[in-house]
Amino acid sequence: MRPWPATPVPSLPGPGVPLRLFDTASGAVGPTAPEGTARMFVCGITPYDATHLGHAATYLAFDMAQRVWRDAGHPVRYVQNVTDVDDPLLERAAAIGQDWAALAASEIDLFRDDMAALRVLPPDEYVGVVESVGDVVGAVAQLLADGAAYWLDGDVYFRVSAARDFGYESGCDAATMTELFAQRGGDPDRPGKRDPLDSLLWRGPRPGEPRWDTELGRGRPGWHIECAVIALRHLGMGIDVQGGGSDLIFPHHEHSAALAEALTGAHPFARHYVHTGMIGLDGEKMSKSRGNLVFVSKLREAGVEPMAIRLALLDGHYRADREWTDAALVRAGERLARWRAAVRLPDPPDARALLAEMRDRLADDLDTAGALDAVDQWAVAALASGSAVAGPGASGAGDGDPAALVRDLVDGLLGVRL
Ligand code: 5CA
Ligand code: ZN
Repeated sequence: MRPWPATPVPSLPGPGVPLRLFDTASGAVGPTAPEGTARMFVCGITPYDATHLGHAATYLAFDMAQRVWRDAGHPVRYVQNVTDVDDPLLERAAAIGQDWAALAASEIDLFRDDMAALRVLPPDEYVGVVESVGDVVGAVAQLLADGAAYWLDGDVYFRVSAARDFGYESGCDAATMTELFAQRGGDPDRPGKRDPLDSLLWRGPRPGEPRWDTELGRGRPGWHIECAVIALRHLGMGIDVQGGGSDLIFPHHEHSAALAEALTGAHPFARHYVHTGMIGLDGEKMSKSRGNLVFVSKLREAGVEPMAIRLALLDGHYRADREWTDAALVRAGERLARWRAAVRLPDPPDARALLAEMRDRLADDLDTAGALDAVDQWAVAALASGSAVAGPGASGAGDGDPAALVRDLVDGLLGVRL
C-alpha cells in the first residue's frame, strides 16, 4: 500500500543523544540501543473514523522516536499496518450501508492526508491485511502443523499454552487478562475453546462477510496474527520497538508477540513495547464507540494550522492519559507565533545550549513538553533582548546563524516548521 509523502529532516550539528524509552514489559525506562538501523513496528488504524486526535497523538509519539534515533545516527526502518479487514470495520460499513472496501480506501486516503499535513514521517512499508492474506494463511497453516493452533467449528484458534511466556508483555494477572480480552475483541466464553484466552487466527466464512479462497478453506484473517505476520515479513524478530496506544497492551500486543515468537522460535519479539496514553475529551477516552471524536481533518477545514495541532499534542507526555482542550490549541498557536517572531529577529541569541537541552529532553523517554519549554525559554529571552537592544551588533560574531539553527532543530527534532 502506498504510504504518504515524507518531509525532509534537516541534520543538526554535533552528535545526538541515545534514545531511552519506557518498556511496558519491564516496567522501566531503558536504552533502546539499536544495532545500526532501528526497526520499529507501530500498529496502524482500522480505517473508519480516521484521523481523530487520539490516533494523531499516538503516531506523533512514534514520529518523535524516529527523529531522536535519526539525530543519534541510526537509520530507521519503520513499518505500519492497516487493519483493512476486521469486525469493527465491517460493522461500521454495514451500519452506514457502504461497501467495506470503499470505506477503508477513503478513510486510508484521509489518514494519509492528515499524517502528511502533521508532518509525521511515513513508514517505509505501509501494509494492509488484504494484501497479506497469503502470508497470514501460511502462518496459520504452520501454527496448525506445529500444534500451536486448532480448529473449532470452521475457525482456527491460537493455543496460548503454546506460548513460551504468555503474559510477559502486559504483566497482567489472569483475571485482568480475561476482562480485557472480553472488552477488546476477544471471545473468552466461546464454547469449545481450550483456554478462554486463545485468540482467533482465522475466521471461516459467514454470510455477508468478505472471504478468501485459501488452502485453509474460505475465510478471513483474525486480528493479532495480522500484525505478527506483517512485522515478521518486513522487519523480522527482535525489533527495537513495537508501538501503539495503551489500549493495545492486552490482548493485542501480548498475542502478536506470542504469535511471532511461536512462528519463529525466537524471543522476544520486541526489545521495547511502547505505549501511548489515551487522549480524552471532557473526561472520557476519545473513541469510536463513545463517538466523542475530534478529527484532524475537521480542524484543518476550520483553518487551524496543522503545526499548531502538532504542538498542542506534543505539549504533554506521550505516556500520560490527557485531555484535548480548545485552550491547549490556543496556547499552541500563541507558542508558534512566539517562536516564529523570535527566529525572525535580526540578531537572536546563540542556540547551541538549546540544541543540547532539547536532545537531552527528547532522549529521556520523549519529554516533548520539556523540549517545548526549552524552546520557549530561548524565544522569550530572544524577544526580550530583541526589543531591548535596538540596532545591529548585539551579539558576538562567530556563533553561526542562531535563527537558522533554531528553525532546523525545531523542524528536525520536533517536526514543526516555523
Ligand atoms: N488497527 C488496530 C491496531 S492493529 C487499531 O487499534 N486501530 S485503531 O484505529 O483503533 O487505533 C489506531 C491507533 O490509535 C492504535 O495504536 C490505538 O491504540 C490508538 N488510539 C486509539 N484511540 C486513541 C486515543 N483516544 N488516544 C490515543 N491513542 C489512541
Ligand atoms: Zn496491531
